[in-house]
Amino acid sequence: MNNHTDKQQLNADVAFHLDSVTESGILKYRSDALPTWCPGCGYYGITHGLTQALNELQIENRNLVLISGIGCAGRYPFFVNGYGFHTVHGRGVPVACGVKMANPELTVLAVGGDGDGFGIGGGHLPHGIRRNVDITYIVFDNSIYGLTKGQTSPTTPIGQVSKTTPYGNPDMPLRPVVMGLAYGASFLGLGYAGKPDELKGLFKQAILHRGFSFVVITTPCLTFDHVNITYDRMRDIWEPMPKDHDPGNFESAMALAIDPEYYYGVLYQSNRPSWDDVQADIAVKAKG
Ligand SMILES: Cc1ncc(C[n+]2csc(CCOP(=O)(O)OP(=O)(O)O)c2C)c(N)n1
Ligand code: SF4
Ligand SMILES: [Mg+2]
Repeated sequence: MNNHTDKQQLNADVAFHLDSVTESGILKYRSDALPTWCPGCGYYGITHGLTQALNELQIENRNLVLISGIGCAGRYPFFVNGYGFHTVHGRGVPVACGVKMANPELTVLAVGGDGDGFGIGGGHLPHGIRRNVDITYIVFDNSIYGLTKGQTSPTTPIGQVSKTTPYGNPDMPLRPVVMGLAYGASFLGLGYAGKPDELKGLFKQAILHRGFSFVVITTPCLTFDHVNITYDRMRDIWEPMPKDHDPGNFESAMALAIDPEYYYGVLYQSNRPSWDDVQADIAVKAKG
């Protein structure tokens, strides 16, 4: 094929792709603001997975609320056609819980980064999880502070060089998945930004789960991390949850959570009563 034919083919492929995206209906979940993320950021893959999930669940825009903390991930509500609230670090979780408590009819999602949710605002996660309010909390975990240009975060591996640790990170990273299980998460999902179609299924399950769904997405920050979560490295080490894993088995979920391998899928799910269910019981008791 010569250059001219190549270009014609490319244009035809792009036109076909644009048509199929438009016809799918996912664009109704995108706002007029174009994402300001770096080209190639893993957050585009997460966006694609989430918009597909919202579309397949037919969530009405007027019933959709996205609440974020601060960071590159924290900018997400600007790019979504729904209600949104850009809070401060870590407060995505308590504000989202409050919104859901006030109006249980809404589909409420909290989003944020690893620094936002596990470091600077990390005090809120245990309480959201233990109360089991019916929201979905999605952490975009790139193991780095992206927005502020590449400092070490709570999930940066030991030894990794960054702007703030030029001789290598001396601190043990924390383990969000182990923490989530220990706090009592009733749904724990793991995903990878490079697999948007798998993310779609995971987000659908998380949103449909009645209770606090904690979803940790490993995602490349290709601007500030060239060694840890890179597309090349993740391609080889990421694999589906083992076929014999039972998400209802806490011990088996914990065993996988401490395994250094990367898995995607539903790690754990229980049907313990959500905050709403508990409140309904209390209301009955209070009325005698
Ligand atoms: C109390 C406070 N300290 C520091 C900052 C500066 N700050 C803004 S975003 C950010 C890091 C965000 O990293 P992360 O949550 O991992 O999100 P990412 O940018 O990687 O998506 C920091 C330190 C701030 N906004 N508020
Ligand atoms: S700095 Fe990193 S996390 Fe932020 S938009 Fe760019 S690639 Fe994404
Ligand atoms: Mg980050």
